[in-house]
Amino acid sequence: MPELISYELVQDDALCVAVLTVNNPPVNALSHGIRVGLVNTISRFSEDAQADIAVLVGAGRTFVAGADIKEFGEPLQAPDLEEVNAALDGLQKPIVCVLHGTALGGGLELALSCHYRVALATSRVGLPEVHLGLIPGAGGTQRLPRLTGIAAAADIISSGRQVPAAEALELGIIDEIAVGSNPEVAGIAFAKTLVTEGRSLRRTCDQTDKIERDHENSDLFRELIETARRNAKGQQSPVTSVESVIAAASLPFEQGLIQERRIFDALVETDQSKALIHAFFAEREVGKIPELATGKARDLNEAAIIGGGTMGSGIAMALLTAGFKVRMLERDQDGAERGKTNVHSLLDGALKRGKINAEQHTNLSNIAFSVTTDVSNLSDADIIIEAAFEDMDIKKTLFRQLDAHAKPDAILASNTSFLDIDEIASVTSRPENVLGLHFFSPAHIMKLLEIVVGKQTSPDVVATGFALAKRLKKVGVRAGVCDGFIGNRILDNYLNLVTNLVEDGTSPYDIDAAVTSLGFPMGPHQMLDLAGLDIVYANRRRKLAAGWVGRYSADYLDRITQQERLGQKTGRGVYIYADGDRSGQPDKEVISILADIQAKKDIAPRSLRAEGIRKRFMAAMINEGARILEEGIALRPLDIDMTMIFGFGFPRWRGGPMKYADLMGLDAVLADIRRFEEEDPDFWSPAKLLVDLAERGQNFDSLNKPSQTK
Ligand code: 3H9
Repeated sequence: MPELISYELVQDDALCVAVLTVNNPPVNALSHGIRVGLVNTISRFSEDAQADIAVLVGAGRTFVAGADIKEFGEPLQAPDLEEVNAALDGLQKPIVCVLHGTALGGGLELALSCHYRVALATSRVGLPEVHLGLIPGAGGTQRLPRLTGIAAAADIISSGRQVPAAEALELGIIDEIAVGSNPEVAGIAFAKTLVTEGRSLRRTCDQTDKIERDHENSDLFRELIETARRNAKGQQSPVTSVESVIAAASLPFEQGLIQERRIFDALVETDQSKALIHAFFAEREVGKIPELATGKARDLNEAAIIGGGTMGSGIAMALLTAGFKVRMLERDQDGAERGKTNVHSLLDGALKRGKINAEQHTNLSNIAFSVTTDVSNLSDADIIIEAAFEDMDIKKTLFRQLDAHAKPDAILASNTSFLDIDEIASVTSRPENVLGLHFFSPAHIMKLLEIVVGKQTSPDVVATGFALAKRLKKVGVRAGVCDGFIGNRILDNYLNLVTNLVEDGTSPYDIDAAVTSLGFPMGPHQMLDLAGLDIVYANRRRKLAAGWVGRYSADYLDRITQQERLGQKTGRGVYIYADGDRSGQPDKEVISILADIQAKKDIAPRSLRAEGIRKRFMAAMINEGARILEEGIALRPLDIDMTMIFGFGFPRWRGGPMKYADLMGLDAVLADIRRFEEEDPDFWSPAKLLVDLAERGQNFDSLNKPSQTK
């Protein structure tokens, strides 16, 4: 095992360079041991009479990617990172830091405390603490503006974005982009140049030119805070990060550090930070599923899509830009032409936005993509994804044909959003090769991919589904078979809640306002208008035909849909959309439709306030999530959280419904549900798992067991 921080003297002509290397794979996080090691080796270099200059590098694929996030929430063990940085500031001999990979958070703060910074051309730097609900806590908000000025530092820190090396050079964050790919060699070469040119030690904390320029620019400060507030959409730390950056222009360095640390310490304790840290780890954990222990992903090169509508074209687009050859099957020539036009217009859009260049556009449109009306032309495909109409008979017919024509080891996937994958698989002679791949619209943009595992789906096929998600840069979530899987089942449940509340007297517009005030990008009725009221109408018809269970309260949506008011696409749905306006205005006619229904059904309208709506909306999600866990449809609570964050606009800074429940306390959630049960026992009854956990004093997180596979 290499030492956590190794110290080696390299003699280069007359120059003796001390090379300090951080060894903490995979990302050199600044755990307690690393901080101790850094303080010791910095001190060793300081006292080493032989060493003229030091170079600090990271071993492996990256320089330091930040503080060790796993340590947050635990009591801090000295030294903290600012003590390490202070030791660097205190050096009387120069130290050069070499950045490669991603120098992030505490990693960049460490680099900012060195006297010079060199970066390999492919490296990126950033202070992404806001993505964890924090601000930089080891001098980042005080040192970065000293190099870049207040405005650029506020932008970088409040967005948490990664800055490419070339931009970092332009902004003054680094001094040079090194040639070559070896950090140590680059560092020694730069050290030699420094000494040759007689450049002396230069501390970031002493640089004041760029912040003095903005010293009393209150207009700029106001504008920066306003921009951060607008972009943060309810999240706290991007705004406080800007306040901390601004303090760099008015406070002496030491006091700025104290203020930064005060803000950091307060943020670590917030629910927002706990939720975001949960989301960070859950996003990495969600792909670790039992099937990966035995399953081996198959090679996929050629793909086929059945159906050239919005969904099929979006999936084709996602596959094309990930390097697949894609053939699209449509029923007839007209359908094929439509599908081709749809995909070509997505490719045109990508070209216009600079996502692909002209050469890629030509290749993808004319070589990689083709259409056919003959199912036997799909026999070369390694994977076939069906995105046809949501009807079991149609799907069964298609899968019978696929079974006859697809090559023996081809994966046959359905993009169904509700239907039974086992029933679809049952018409084939190879149910082990069948699974659900449920994309979310628009499929080339939305990050979620539900990977629906049937009773007979083989581990290899599941592993291939997860490898595909990764290749498409999507978050794959494993789901079992049930009506709606994880996401649409929860959606269906809260839509039932919402229609009940509306029918009982709460305005649909008040419901949307309450839901967006939680941090969702849109309310349920805005979402229905966007998706098209006809889509959900068809789903309700399907369920009515199969025997609707419980109260039916969507008559107002039926009436609106039957008037051909289908949402944004027809300029009118639950809202009215003026030409080109996508935000929509409330519609008096909807209110009169509701009054009419209430009169006919003899309902005395009762309107809920925003807080009442918010509580019921969240409780419905949590309760259905608990049932989904009980039934084993989701492996862990974190799978539900990732589904709702990446597919349904659940605010990441609230962590997903199950984390939200944990933060609220399961006792409190249960008490709410029991209260709601008294007023509406048809809709509400607490899930057994929720009751059991609350009685045992446990939370959902206790079920997020460490993964069985890595
Ligand atoms: C901070 O620095 C605060 C300071 O201002 C002040 C303190 C006082 N800690 O993502 P990957 C794990 S806050 C612990 O799959 P990639 C990760 O969980 C921090 N663990 O690789 C995974 O584990 P596993 C600011 C970490 O190549 C493994 O490493 N920094 C940390 O796709 C591989 O990660 C950040 O927020 C960490 N800091 O992406 C950066 N980072 O294999 C957070 C990673 O068991 N990290 N792990 O699942 C990232 O953004 C990405 O990991 C990175 C690499 C871009 C670095």
